Amino acid sequence: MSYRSFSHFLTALENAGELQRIATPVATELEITAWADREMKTPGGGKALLFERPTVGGQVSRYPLAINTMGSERRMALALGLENVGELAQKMELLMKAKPPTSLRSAWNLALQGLGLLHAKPTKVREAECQEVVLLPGEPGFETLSANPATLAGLPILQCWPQDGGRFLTFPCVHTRDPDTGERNLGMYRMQVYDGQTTGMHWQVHKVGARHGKRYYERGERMPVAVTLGGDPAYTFAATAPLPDGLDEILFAGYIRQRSVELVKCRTIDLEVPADVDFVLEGYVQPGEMRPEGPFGDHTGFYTPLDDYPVFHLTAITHRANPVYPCTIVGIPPMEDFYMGSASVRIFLPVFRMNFPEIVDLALPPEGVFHNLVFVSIKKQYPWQAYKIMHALWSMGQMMFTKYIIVVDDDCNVHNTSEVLFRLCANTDPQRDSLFTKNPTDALDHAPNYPNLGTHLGIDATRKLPSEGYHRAWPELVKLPPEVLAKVDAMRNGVG
Ligand SMILES: Cc1cc2nc3c(=O)[nH]c(=O)nc-3n(C[C@H](O)[C@H](O)[C@H](O)COP(=O)(O)O)c2cc1C
Ligand SMILES: [Mn+2]
Repeated sequence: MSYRSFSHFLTALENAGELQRIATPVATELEITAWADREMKTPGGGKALLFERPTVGGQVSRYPLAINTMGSERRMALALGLENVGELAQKMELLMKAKPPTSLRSAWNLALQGLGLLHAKPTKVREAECQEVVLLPGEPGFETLSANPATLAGLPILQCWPQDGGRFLTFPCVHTRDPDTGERNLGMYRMQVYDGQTTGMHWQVHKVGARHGKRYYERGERMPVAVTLGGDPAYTFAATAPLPDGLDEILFAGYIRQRSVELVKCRTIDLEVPADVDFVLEGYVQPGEMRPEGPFGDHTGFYTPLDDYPVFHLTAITHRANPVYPCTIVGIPPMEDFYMGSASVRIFLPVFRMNFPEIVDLALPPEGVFHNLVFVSIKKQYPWQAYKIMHALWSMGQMMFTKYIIVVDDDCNVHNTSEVLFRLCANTDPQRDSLFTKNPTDALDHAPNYPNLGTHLGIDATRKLPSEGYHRAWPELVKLPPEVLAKVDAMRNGVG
């Protein structure tokens, strides 16, 4: 299942009873945040919101705005054209079983080159909906061109939180290319609006966009960057998915939606973008140019302070005849991004398990905001296996950032935080069962003394084996036999 446009997806949400339209004008300055935050904090994630008349500085914008479109399990599944994200996880698992990969990297490659890849390879087109309207600089001195200038000023870009440094694009899909290999990357990095033609480009040091940027700086070449908004939500999801460097998110999106992505050449830069997106911001990043970015009310629930980041210069905007502006807000969890992150974990769990078969399940609880806390359950077979899994996770892509890893036995449901805390408290001797280590740290973590450098803690909350030095008899959990439970359940149902 694929969507022809962002609107097509919104119609599907509406038909599924998952979308609320708001016709009253609502301000992009804080008010949409206040509305969406309440919706996102409704148990289960509330509904997607389509603001038909968002206002910018008191003026109704030409473009409607949609938010919280992936902020529930059901909407996340619908975004991927599925009834349930488990279907895709299952497909990945079958793929892994059909031809076991020999390494993590080959597992990823296999996942992408498998059955679905018949549909995944992108094709090229000359005519594209995303270029129905083209706002070009026309002449040199683009900034001074007034006839039909490309400017961000018309877009309903949110000022999310009171102390934010300005307006931020919060759902931008940033397309770049490795200047050495030509490999494509699609990543989601927020963009702070400085003026109608310039923004920040917040790719953190660990991300692929930043690595591509570094190569352009070293070569002293101007870096073309295309930013897309909307289109099939598979692109937006793929931009956030933690694929390893070198694996093409456009292929991955084609695999998800079982239909190849049609690409069209940009008008002012040498990059290609999906033809069916709603908006394209074409532009470049100039090597060495940095500018303070922030503050920004971030995923962590705190404001990220000012820091220097590259600058994006706009050279053109193209868009559909009737585009919808997509966005999200981040802040104190749970927010929409929790459902996106959970879908990623679910889909890629088979890849983890192929390499570390003792892993049973894995959860990133919302309180941990992705990188602070991971619960993992394992089938323990030999001594200190919990430590092996900690090291495995700390070496696996963006899992490297995880501040706290708690390992439990396979009979503990990692999606139930209360169950995990019970095991943590009951099954550990704090000193014996803790492992402190050093590893790269999420750029957003404000707790360490220095950015990007922090310690990490793994706790082994599994039951201990004699071979691990535990020579007392490990006690049994207090439980009733299933037949007694079944009988009493039947009796209780019969009462009243
Ligand atoms: C709503 C949202 C906003 C994000 N903003 C940023 C950001 O500003 N900078 C950043 O480096 N990562 C950000 N991320 C995380 C990246 O999109 C994510 O790490 C992605 O896997 C990076 O892709 P890459 O490995 O191709 O660089 C954001 C994720 C979401 C869901
Ligand atoms: Mn990538």
